[in-house]
Amino acid sequence: MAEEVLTLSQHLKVSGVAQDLRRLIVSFAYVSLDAQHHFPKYLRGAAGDKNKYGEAVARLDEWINGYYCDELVKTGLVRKIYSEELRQPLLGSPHAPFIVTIDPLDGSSNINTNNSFGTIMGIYRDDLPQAGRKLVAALYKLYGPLNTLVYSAGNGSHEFVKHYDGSGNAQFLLLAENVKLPVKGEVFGVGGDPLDWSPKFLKFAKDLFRVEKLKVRYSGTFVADFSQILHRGGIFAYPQTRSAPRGKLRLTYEAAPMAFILEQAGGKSWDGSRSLLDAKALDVDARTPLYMGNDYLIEKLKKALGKRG
Ligand code: FDP
Repeated sequence: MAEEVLTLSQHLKVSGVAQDLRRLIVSFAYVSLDAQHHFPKYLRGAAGDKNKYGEAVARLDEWINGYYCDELVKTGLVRKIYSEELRQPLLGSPHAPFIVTIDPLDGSSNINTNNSFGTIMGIYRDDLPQAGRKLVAALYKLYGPLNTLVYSAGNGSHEFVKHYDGSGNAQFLLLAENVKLPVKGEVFGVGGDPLDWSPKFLKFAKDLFRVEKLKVRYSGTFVADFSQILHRGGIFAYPQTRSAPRGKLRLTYEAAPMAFILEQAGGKSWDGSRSLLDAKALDVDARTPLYMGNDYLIEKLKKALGKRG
C-alpha cells in the first residue's frame, strides 16, 4: 500500500499551529501555486518603473506583487502588508491578526534566463519595527525545476513539494520534516564584488576553499542559494563591502524571515554584530550585511573578522 504523505494543511494541524496562522500559511501556498500559472503572460517587456531602491521593475515583479497583496488581503487575516515592491505599507482589515512582510519576487535577474527565483513571506502578530525573533512564522516558495515551499512556525523547518492529486489539482505534500543542516558544510555562495571585499573577508573566503574544502555555488537568487545551504550545509554571504557597507539584501523582507527558517533548522545567522534575528531596523527598507550557514562556519567568520558578536 502506498505510504500516506501529509499535505501542508494536515501537517500544520498535527503540528498544533494556531488556526488563524494555519489559514494564512495555506492561503499563501495556494496563491503561490496559482501565481505560477500566470508567469508566461508577464515575461515580455519591463514595467518601465523604478522601485523605491532605484532598480528597474520587471513586469513579472509588478504583477506578482499585486497578485500576492490582493489575495492576502482577501483572506481577512492581514492587518498590514509591508512589501519590498511598495513605497507604503498596504492596509488590510483593521482587526485582522497578522502583519505580513513580503519579497514577492526574489531574484528578478533570473526571470529572463529561466533560472530559479522565489517569494519570501514573514508573519508577525505585532506591527513593525520588530526584531525577526518576534516572527510567528516564515515561509518561502522556490519556483524551480521542483516547486518547493518551506515553512517554520517556530516548530522546526519543514519542506513541501508541489504534486497533482488524482483530479489534477495542485497541492503541497511533505517532502522533509524538521530539515536540519548537515553537520559538515559543503557549499559556499557569495554575492557582491570580490574586488571590494575587506582583506579579512577575502582571506576567510580563501580558507573556505583551502581548509574547509567548500565548493562554490551562487545562483543570484537568495532563496535558491539559501536552499542549497539548507540541504547541503556551508555558508551563504552577501557581505558588507567598502562601497556598500550595509551590503545589498534587506533585513525585513529577506534576511529576517530566512534567518528564522535557518535557525529552526540548526543553522546560524549573523549581520556582522549579532544574529539577524536580533537586528531591528526602524527603516523597513534597511539593508544588512548577511551571513548564514553552519554554526562552526559562522564562528570561524567571526574570528576571521576579529569580532566576538
Ligand atoms: P534580485 O536583485 O535579482 O532580486 O535582493 C535581491 C537579490 O536578487 C537576491 O535574490 C540575490 O541574492 C541578490 O539580489 C543578487 O544580487 P547580485 O545581482 O548583486 O548578485
